[in-house]
Amino acid sequence: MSTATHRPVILTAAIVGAEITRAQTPHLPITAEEIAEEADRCRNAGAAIIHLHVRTQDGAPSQSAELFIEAVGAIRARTDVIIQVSTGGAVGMSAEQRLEALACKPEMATLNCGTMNFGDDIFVNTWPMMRSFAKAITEKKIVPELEVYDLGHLALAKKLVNEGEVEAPAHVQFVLGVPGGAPADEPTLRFMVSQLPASWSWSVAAVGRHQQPMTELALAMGGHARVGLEDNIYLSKGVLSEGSAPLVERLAAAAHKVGRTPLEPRDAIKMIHRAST
Ligand code: KMH
Ligand code: ZN
Repeated sequence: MSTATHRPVILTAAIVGAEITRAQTPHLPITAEEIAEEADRCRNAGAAIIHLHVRTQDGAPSQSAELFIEAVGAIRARTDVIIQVSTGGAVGMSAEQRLEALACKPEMATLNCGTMNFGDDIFVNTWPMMRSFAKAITEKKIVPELEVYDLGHLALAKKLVNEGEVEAPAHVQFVLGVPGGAPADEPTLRFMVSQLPASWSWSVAAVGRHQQPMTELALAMGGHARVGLEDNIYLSKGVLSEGSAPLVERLAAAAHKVGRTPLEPRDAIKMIHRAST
């Protein structure tokens, strides 16, 4: 087995999200063509996975099957990146709406592991919803990524696997620093990782100014990492990132610095399947 720091790394680019607006940054992709172009730039910068949300023409978050099919078609026409659709959508959407994303036949989909405060809102992911999302994802042979925002969510993620709703070894995304979730700091991440079954793979996303230090910590700890405008729109204090690709490029450079090579999409999906390499 390779040492933690010499393991290859899976970089994910979260290029759209549901909350960021064009008023906050003009670099947010909205149309299928803009999304595909950004996915291609991120792939070339080192991302193996695109975490995908879609928007209506006016920029509103949507889980419409049609919009996902259109965006995925445009991405696949340009690049071979792994597509991971969001089943989280935006706060306030129904479970049925959120699951429409699966119609575009992605390789991966997120599975959010618990209800929480999400800023001023409530992000609803009850246990019955989690089970039905797990069923919908796995019966389509889509690989789930378990989104864990807090310690209690990790317990529910383990319960999904223990009860056979999700196959072991699972793949987790720790999403840190959401107001209402676990803080984005080193002791918190280290403790959460210590509670993971050894065979599972894990990645880190963190919001705002925490994105760079926490994803670089993940690289040093042997985990995988996600960056992109969904979580953070700045390259440095007050300087907007011109899309997600510059954030991916910087993360890929940081990975090389600690002896970790970003995986190609075809190798990343194999690694997630066997998780414990
Ligand atoms: N927009 C957040 C409420 C996911 O993609 O699965 C949920 C989210 C998680 O972005
Ligand atoms: Zn998302």
